[in-house]
Amino acid sequence: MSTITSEAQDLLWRAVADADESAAIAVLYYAMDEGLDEETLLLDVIAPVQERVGIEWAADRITVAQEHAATAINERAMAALAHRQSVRPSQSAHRGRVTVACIDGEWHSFPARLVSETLRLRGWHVDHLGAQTPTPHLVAHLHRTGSDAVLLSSSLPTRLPTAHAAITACQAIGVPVMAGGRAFGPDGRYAHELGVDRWAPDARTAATALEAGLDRPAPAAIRQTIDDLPHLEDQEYTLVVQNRAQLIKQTLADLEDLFPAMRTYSTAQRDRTTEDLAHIVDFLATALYVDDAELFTTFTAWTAGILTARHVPVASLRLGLDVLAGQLRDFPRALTFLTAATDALHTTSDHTGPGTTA
Ligand code: B12
Repeated sequence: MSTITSEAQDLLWRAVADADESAAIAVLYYAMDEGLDEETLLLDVIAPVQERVGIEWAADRITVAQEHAATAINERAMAALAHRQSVRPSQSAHRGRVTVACIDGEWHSFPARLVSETLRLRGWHVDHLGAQTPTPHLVAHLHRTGSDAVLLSSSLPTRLPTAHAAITACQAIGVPVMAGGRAFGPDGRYAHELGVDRWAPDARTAATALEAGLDRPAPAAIRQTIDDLPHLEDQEYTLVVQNRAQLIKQTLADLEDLFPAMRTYSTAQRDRTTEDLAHIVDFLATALYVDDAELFTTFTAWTAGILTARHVPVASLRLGLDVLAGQLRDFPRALTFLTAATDALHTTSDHTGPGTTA
C-alpha cells in the first residue's frame, strides 16, 4: 500500500470517528489531487475505514451512535467521490446493464454500494436498488430493464433462506446471479450451496468476473428449496422457525426458574436478553437451513467476543444454549450444532446468571 493510501486511511478514520464530514471529504479530495484514483479511494481507503468502524464498535471502543455517524459520513464520502468528476469517456456505461440489490431484510447497503460504484467506474450501467429489496419487486425490475446480471449482497447469515428464494426467482427468469457479502461465508460456500452462478469475495473480483461474462441460465420453473438442500426433509429448520416465538418465550421462562435474580431485570435488560435469545434461535435455524455447524459456532464465538468486551460473563451464553438444547431434545441436527457451539466456547467458572448487553 502506498504511503498516500495509508495516510488517507488514517486521516479519514480520524474524521469519521470525530463525526466531521467536511474533514472526511477534504481528505478524499486531497488524496485525489495527489493522484489516487476513485477505485483505490473506494476500496483501499473508504472500505477499510468502514471495516474499522465495525471492529471498534465490536470492541466497545465506540458507541452505536458513533458507528451510525461514521457510516453516514462514509456514505456521503462515496457520493462526493462519484459526483466530483464528470464521467470520462472510458468510464461511460459501455459494458452493459446490471442490477445490484440487498436481500430482503438486509440493511447493510454500504457493501452493495461499494460494489455498485466500482462497477460504474469500470463502465457498467448500474441500477443500485439499495437495502432490503423485496424479491417480487426485484424480479419485476429485472424484467422491466432486461439486466444482464443481478448482484445480490448480504451481510447477515440469517438472510440466507431469503437469499435462496431470491436467487432461484432471478434464475427462473433467465438472469444470472452473482452473490457476495459476509453472509455467504468467507469462501462463498453458502452461495455455492444455494446455487448461484458466481460468487466473488470483493468488488474488484466481481468486476473482473462480470467483464469475463456470465452465462444466462435457461429460464425454467423455480427450483424447489429441497432440490438444493435435501437435508431439509427432516423438517428441523421448518419446525424451529414455526416455533420461534414459543422457543424464545420458554427459554426465557426456564432461565428465570434457574436464576430468580432475573425476575428483577429492568425492562431494558429483559428486552435485550430476549433479543439475544432471538438472535441465537435465528442463527441456529440458519445453520439448520444450510446444514453447517460452523455457521452457528462462528456466531456464538462472535457473540462471546461481544459479551466479553462489555464485561458480561460468557457463562450466560452457555446457559442459554443448554436451556435451548433441553427444548430441542427431539432435533438431532440442532442438538449436534448446540453441542458443538457449547464445546467451542471457553469453559468459564462464573455462574452469575444470564447477563445482558444492555
Ligand atoms: C455499518 C454497519 C451496520 C449499519 C448498516 C448501514 C448501511 N447503510 O450499510 C446498521 C446500523 C444498519 C447495521 C445494522 C445491524 N448490524 Co451491522 N454492521 C455494520 C458494519 C460496522 C459495517 C458494514 C460494512 O459496510 N462493511 C464494510 C465492507 C467493506 O465490508 P464487506 O461487507 O466485507 O464488503 C465487501 C465484500 O463483502 C464484497 N461484497 C459485499 N456485497 C457484495 C455483493 C456482491 C454481489 C459481491 C460480488 C461482493 C460483495 O465486496 C465489498 C467490497 O469489496 C459491520 C462490521 C464490519 N466490519 O463489516 C456490522 C455487522 C455486519 N453488523 C452486524 C450486526 C449484528 C448488525 C445488527 C443485527 C445489529 C442489531 N443488533 O440490530 C443489525 C442488522 C440489521 C439488518 N437487518 O440488516 C454484525 C454481523 C455479525 C454476524 N455474526 O453476522 C457485524 C459484522 C458487526 C460486528 N462486528 O459484529 N449494521
